[in-house]
Amino acid sequence: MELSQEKINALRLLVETEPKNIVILSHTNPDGDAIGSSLAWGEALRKKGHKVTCIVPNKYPYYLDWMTGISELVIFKTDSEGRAIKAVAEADMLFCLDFHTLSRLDEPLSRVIAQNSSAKRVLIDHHLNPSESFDVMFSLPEASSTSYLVCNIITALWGAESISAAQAEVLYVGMMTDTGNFSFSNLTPTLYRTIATLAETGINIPQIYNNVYNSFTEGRARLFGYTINRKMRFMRKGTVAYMSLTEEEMRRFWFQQGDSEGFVNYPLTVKKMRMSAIFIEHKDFIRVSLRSRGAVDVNLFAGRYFEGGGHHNAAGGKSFVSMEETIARFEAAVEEFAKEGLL
Ligand SMILES: [Mn+2]
Repeated sequence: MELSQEKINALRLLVETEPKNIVILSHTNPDGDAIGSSLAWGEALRKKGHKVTCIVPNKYPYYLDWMTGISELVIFKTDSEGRAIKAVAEADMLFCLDFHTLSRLDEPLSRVIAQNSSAKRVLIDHHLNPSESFDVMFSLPEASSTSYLVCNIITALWGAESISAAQAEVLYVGMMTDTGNFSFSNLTPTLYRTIATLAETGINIPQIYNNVYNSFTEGRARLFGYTINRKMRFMRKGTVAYMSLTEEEMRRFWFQQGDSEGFVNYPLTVKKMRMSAIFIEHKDFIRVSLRSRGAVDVNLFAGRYFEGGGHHNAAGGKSFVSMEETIARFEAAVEEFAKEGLL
């Protein structure tokens, strides 16, 4: 991963001037990478004298509660004081982190953002196919996380020594969670060098791991068992798997946001598995999450059949029909995909 010097210079011009009002936005259902990159970048900008507001559309999972600075995040959905609307209206600069299209932010947040047309817009992201124009764009799909990108951008601008232990900790969370604790693709030598510089700040890596991965509720453990045992279906000689959860099933296990995080990865522990999906019922739609191994392109699959996208081996989308129909559509899509030799 190589950051273009030209873009770093353009970014420097924007952030090394007089103090500005800055808003950092990340995606709906914010994960460790969305939160980690936002908090670390926000802190870096505050050190330069800027006034920074980090906004996420809805609440993050409870197992990220412990992250330094997370209580300062404005959660748009429950922001009764209108802090987000005010911050966006006053913003001289908007940073979009860990997502690339403002439509991923649901109404009315996307409308609020559209109203501020004068703010400079900067993208820092690692998803495929950015669809909007930004004044400066760091769009690097080969980066394993946005936190990794932010870490490299801070280093390019102000040196690795400018990264505090608190920043290193939240960046590590993003890098760890987006790579499945460093087990997916894009694990480059430079990634490990970057981790080494974070480790030098004295962060406690086993403790970070415990805080994130060993902090679930009993309900989550039982929901996981139920999902794998009762809801996992195999197709195509055990090379494709899918699972589904209705709202009623989730209520039965005292579901909290984030509890189904990672379930979709589990079928890939079966040796022949090439693709895995989970369908999670929400109020107005079904969220589709997809994972794959090797050449199977779930970014393409999500775009074609579920109005979504993401990365080559990890993507997501939405379905606006019933669970039954969603499953039927998925099965048909898998057969079509296979017929084209894509599976
Ligand atoms: Mn990410």
